[in-house]
Amino acid sequence: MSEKRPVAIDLRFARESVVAALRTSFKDRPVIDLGDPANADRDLSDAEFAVVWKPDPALFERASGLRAIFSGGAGVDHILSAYELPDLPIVRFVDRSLTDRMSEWVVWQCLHHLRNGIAYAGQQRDRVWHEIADQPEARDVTVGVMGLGVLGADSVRKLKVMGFDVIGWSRRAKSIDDIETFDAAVLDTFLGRADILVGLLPLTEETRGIYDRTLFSKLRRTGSLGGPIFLNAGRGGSQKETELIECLTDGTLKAASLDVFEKEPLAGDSPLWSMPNVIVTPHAAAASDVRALFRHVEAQIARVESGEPLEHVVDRATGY
Ligand code: NDP
Ligand code: OXD
Repeated sequence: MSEKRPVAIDLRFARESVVAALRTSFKDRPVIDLGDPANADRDLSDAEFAVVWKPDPALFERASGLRAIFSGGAGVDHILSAYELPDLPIVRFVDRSLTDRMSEWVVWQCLHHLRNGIAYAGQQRDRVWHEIADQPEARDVTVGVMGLGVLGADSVRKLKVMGFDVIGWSRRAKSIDDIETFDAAVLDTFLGRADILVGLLPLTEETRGIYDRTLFSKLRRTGSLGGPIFLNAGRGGSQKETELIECLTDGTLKAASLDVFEKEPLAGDSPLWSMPNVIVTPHAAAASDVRALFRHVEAQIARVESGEPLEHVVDRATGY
């Protein structure tokens, strides 16, 4: 039997995928799977690490001997906002496959809007054979990405490969090859250049509600797509949904692709479901793979055990 102290796991993933991934993970230490009802009242005082999505708030009282908390996702707002947290490192999930998937979603949606995807889907439904004139090229369109972290930095590079003119915005100044970047102080200049705005920000006190009418009305209106387009795959709490819907109705925005919402799942009666200029995906832009998550946690625990610092630790002051 291993001498090592347990990892407690409380995740949102489908049970079968957690159970399957646990068959081949954490071979050298005990695991307490809190999704298993048999562990509901298990003493957690011996747990050394926790891997959580939206855990039971009592978990951190029960697991009083933790050394670090691993987020089951790249975002950590769900952990930071909901609990009285112990003063422990919180580690974000950073993973190549998650990053690739997000960039795929961003490139997919930008191409969809560039190539009149919404209009052509409507024409196909109505059996209309009509080529839309004046198809702009990617180089004619400026995509502005808000958030140049792990996901934003990968997305801007891949958008650039597709030929888009790409600019980026982040809290602190950044240098990324071939990409013009803007820091927080020059948001309006950045917005005035963007034809497609891509939201890849974490949800923090500063970014809550940042995507509102005032912001949308600063986007470029004279670009080759015929009006500004908004994509959000960061967090829904960053968008003021009532104002977003109004802007999509009155033409302040031409269209949107939304993967995240103020409340998830998106309510059945939300107008966003049926707006002809809106594409909805169900927080699926970059689903986490539970096996990859466990590999990342194992690698970070191995670092701790060999005396190296944890990577991707959240800054509790900024909230991401
Ligand atoms: P990172 O922490 O690596 O990057 C965050 C970026 O946002 C940084 O560039 C940071 O600036 C910038 N930022 C944060 N606060 C501000 C601010 N107030 N003003 C300007 N810029 C700011 O995060 P990731 O790239 O890994 O992920 C981003 C978010 O994507 C996650 O927090 C999560 O909410 C969301 N996500 C969504 C998924 C989905 O399926 N829809 C899947 C995974 C993640 P700076 O560089 O200066 O620090
Ligand atoms: C997220 C994730 O943070 O799924 O949204 O990783």
